[in-house]
Amino acid sequence: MKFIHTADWHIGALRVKMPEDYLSRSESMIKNIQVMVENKSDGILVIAGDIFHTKFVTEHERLLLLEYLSTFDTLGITTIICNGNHDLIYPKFSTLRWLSVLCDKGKLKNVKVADCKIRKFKVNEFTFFMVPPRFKKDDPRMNASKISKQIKDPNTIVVSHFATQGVKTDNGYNLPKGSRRKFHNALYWALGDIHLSQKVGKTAWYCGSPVQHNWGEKPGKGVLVVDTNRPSRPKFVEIPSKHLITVKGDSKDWPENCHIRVEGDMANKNLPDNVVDFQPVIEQQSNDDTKDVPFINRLQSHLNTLGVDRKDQKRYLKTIKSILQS
Ligand SMILES: [Mn+2]
Repeated sequence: MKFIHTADWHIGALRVKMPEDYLSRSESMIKNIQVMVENKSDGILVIAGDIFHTKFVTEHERLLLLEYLSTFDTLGITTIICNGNHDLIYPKFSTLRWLSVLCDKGKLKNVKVADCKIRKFKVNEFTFFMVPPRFKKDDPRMNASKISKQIKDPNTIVVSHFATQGVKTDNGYNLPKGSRRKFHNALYWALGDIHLSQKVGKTAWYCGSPVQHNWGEKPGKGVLVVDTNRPSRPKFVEIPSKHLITVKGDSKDWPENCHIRVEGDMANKNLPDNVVDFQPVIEQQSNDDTKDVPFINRLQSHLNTLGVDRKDQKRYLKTIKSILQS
């Protein structure tokens, strides 16, 4: 059986920076994924969380998802979804609840949603073991070893959404290694949360986000085509999209057919229409000054320079602070 493993759609990302374009960007992402499902799989789509970007989903964003999922349903495509941390509104309640109600009442027969609950869905001879995150990040379920212990059937495909030890992000940040990861017993682990596609166990993969959602993410995003006959070697396929590119303010060369973030002072400049964001340059501290600036502040300014999201910055700093205090 062949299926498409995707996650981290983040419908609604870039709503503020590209109000005119963000929704058509999401739509073209979903259309391109549909092409992959139809051409490269047996009509099975697995989405491992973070469908929406914020808790405040707009009517248009919700409608976009509903329109495509109902089309998939009519076409006989099986869509299997679990929520991610971005979908959570408060404990045991997510922005996908309306969808899970529709599906549980049998309105979309080919769409299966695990919303804030561990669930099992059978497709052919395979069991999709859905483990959505709960509200707390330190949820004991969010642990490969614990999930592994619950798996009895070797034809199990785990679908879950969490960051595992030692994983790499697009910004070049590595999560602490810790003890060895234990992705055992399942045929395949379809993971979401980390936006950079990578292997984390013999048959455990992050597919990454299908398109860039901010300028900290590198171009070259896509989905994984998983064949249950060779689960250790899923095939990465790129999804075409307009790239998000950072250009220095003093540049003479302005790339086209992309969305540009300009770095530096842009006063009195004639900018092309595809410039949608600005990033001020953070002044470099001289070496002597740096000594007096606490490590944690320097780290934050460094993460800023790398273009790391504010939310991610907070997460990383929290981790580092707790390591320094332990
Ligand atoms: Mn995500």
